[in-house]
Amino acid sequence: MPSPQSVKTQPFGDQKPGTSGLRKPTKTFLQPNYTENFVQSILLSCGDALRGSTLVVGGDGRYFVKQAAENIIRMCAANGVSRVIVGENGIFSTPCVSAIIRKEKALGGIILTASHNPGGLDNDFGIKFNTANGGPAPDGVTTKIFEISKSLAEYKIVNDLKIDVAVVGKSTFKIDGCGDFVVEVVDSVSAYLDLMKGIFDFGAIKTLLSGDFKILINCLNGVTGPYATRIFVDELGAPASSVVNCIPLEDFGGAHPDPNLVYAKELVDAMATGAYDFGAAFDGDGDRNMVLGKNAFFVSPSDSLAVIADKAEQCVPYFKSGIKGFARSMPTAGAVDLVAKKKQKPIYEVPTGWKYFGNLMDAGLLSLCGEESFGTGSDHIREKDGIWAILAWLSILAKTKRSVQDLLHDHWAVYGRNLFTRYDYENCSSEDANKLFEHLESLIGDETLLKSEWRAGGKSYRIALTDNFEYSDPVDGSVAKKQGIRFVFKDGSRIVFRISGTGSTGATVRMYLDSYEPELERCKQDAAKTLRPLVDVALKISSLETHLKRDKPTVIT
Ligand code: VG1
Ligand code: CO
Repeated sequence: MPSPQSVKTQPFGDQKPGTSGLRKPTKTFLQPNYTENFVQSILLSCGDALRGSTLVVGGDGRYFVKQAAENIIRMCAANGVSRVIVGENGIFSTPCVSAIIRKEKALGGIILTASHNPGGLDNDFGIKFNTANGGPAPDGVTTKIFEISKSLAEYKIVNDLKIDVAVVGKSTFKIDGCGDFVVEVVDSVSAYLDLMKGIFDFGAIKTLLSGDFKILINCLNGVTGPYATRIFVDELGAPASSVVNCIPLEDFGGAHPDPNLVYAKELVDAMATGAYDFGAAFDGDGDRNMVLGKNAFFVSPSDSLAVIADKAEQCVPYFKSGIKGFARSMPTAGAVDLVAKKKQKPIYEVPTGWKYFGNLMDAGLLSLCGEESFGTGSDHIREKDGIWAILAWLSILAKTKRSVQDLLHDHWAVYGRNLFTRYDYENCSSEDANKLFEHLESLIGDETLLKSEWRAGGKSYRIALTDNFEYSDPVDGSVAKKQGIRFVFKDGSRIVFRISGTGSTGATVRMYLDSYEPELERCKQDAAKTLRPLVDVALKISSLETHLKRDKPTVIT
């Protein structure tokens, strides 16, 4: 009978989860005991509830996922878990893990991904823990995991447990001192497909796709490949050639699996030929999405959320019974706020990171939400959901029979447009980034700043408010402090600065800009050009380039 072993270990001290899980260079996770220590800390954070529980395990197919999944199962067996559900070859998208945790009433899930960070031996790996509601562990839980990791002296594992996640099926083991342990290796897509069928009118989308309407879905060699092929091709009848880069690769084919205009250039170029009516891409673990219309017409994530919010009740069966409320992360442009106002629904503004939406959804306050970082989702699960967002868009296109661009123009004609851009300065030294934020902190409430007029490109701005965003969760009262420095102007425009919590080395500084434009003709102009004066003001106020010793950002989205 296989029996658990205790392995002596030393704490690492750097296992503090960020915005969404622990992300580090793959080689860090490959160090002896590094992955095991973090997993043991997750399991211990569950306390007594772990014994006899069900956990879901899977990841985005990047290098080390399969091996890590098998080891995690061996550790679950040794720690008294009764049942593990794992995807075939260790593959599950992040939204799918969330769906299965909820469906199976599991205690939680361990997701092996560094999301949009590149993968492979010389890139990144990551581990996320999701709790029983299917959502990313809230701050209280991640703090506990980190605390446990700092003094961990041993981990438990059943080394001689024979597991092969390549073979679908159920195996039951008897573990010495722990009793029965069940491992279910399941098809990676089925549970997710069933959920989607219950949310959308697949018949309506199928009719759209069987006509002249052409789609192009680029999975960027990430986890969504099998999901997109099953759903868009097998179920909805799109030609097989509509889904490209659809085999999950351990290094994502050397690409950066982040669906934006920079990293999904292949999709942008293909869309620019005018051959397709609708294009989409996803990130490595399948929770992000980018939407493009014909001729590569770009839909910003903030606009995408607002359009879905406006049309969901009319076009998506799941929302027919009504929407409870809307939400966005703080740096996300306020387009959805205007929809909420018109529909007289509550709107919540939370810090960056999907974990902050979970309580609102669990309390029945929130149905639909999004982030500027290409994340859109609803209360069908507790993660943002790339494929869901595309099905929502196709549902809207099927029902309204408008083009993507027409839908956006219609939307701006009613609501005006929140122009948005984000400048990322990647891999800065932590010292430089800290100095910048010390400087920004010192500007909060500064009298001269508040009185000054800021001029650029023929425009003039006056500051109405400066603060470091703080969020009190209306459901459990927990407080998240220092979530981003905001400069809000009298005309409603905003500049926000944050340090990323998903980078694996150095510091990534993000600068976000949101500016409202009421006039349709100006809404149709190039957003980058219209926002230029505000960018200049942001750089002037912050002295960002001097502090970071950079003369341009790494990526603009
Ligand atoms: C980024 C995004 C944030 C998103 C997070 C996880 O965080 O800005 O909106 O929720 O990534 O996304 P940060 O701290 O780097 O700004 V993903 O696709 O990792 O699951
Ligand atoms: Co992701």
